[in-house]
Amino acid sequence: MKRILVVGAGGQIGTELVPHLQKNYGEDNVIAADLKDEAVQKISQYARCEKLDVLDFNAFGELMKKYDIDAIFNLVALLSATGEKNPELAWKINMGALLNSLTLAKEFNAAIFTPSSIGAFGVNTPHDNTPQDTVMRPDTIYGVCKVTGEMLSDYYHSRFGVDARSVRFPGIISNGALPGGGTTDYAVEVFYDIIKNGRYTCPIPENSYMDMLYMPDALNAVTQLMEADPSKLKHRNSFNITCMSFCPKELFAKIKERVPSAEFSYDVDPVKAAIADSWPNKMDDSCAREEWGWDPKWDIDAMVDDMLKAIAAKLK
Ligand code: AKB
Repeated sequence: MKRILVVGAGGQIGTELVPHLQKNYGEDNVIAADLKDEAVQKISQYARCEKLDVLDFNAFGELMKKYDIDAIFNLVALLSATGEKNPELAWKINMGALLNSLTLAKEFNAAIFTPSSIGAFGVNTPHDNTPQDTVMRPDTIYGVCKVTGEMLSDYYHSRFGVDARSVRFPGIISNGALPGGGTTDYAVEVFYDIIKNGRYTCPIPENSYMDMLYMPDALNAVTQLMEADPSKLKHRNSFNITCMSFCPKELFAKIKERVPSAEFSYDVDPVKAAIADSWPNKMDDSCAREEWGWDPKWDIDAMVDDMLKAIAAKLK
């Protein structure tokens, strides 16, 4: 990867992935693009930034040409909870961004990374030690897009030789930008509310387990997979990765150990609860470990310590 275009660069992942890529590949070699004014304002701090509607194929192609791009990071997505409010829009954006990215990757001989998600699984999937290759019948439009996206990316690889790779991200916990519209967002929101107000009301049932990942591990996963020797990859789209699995009750107990005055209550959102229930409790990520050396570093205790410190500093 020499010239990288990150589309959807102003979101939760992009906000931290762009500096991570700049550090590894050079500031001038990472082009951050987004559509919304607020996001464009945010990414304008970078050496190279562009306003781009990824659904505009010609404009996207012009950028590929202008910067001689050889790797696309496609982070454009409407997440699980927001997707349920407008399924047609979710399909249009999620699949439109992917199809344009894959088509241009083919045209420009570029590599492409598009995150998949635990959302690609559904109620009929084994919930514990969810295998790499198993039943994938998701119950959300977000999940339908993710499964379709995995298949389409593998198709572009086998049919056209496009170097498409992906991971199934669990909930990502981070302290840069807030996530928005996801089911796992509670695990980030709680830190802001506890530090700001001392209390948090959770929309997810207290015993609902989901896989989670701390952002530094997520960033390493992306670059490690994209740099992996292709001859070692038996899978491509997409790898299970995880490093912790907890339910709200367990996370809140960890926070309370450190902030004894913190108060927690529940006001369960039935849509989010059903989504959380349909997703794995804990995935088996052994294929990622074997095929490209996935080796996460952060556990729940280290993550909670770091999040409390980082959010307190941010809100000071
Ligand atoms: C969501 O909750 O929708 C996302 C995801 C797990 O893909 N964070």
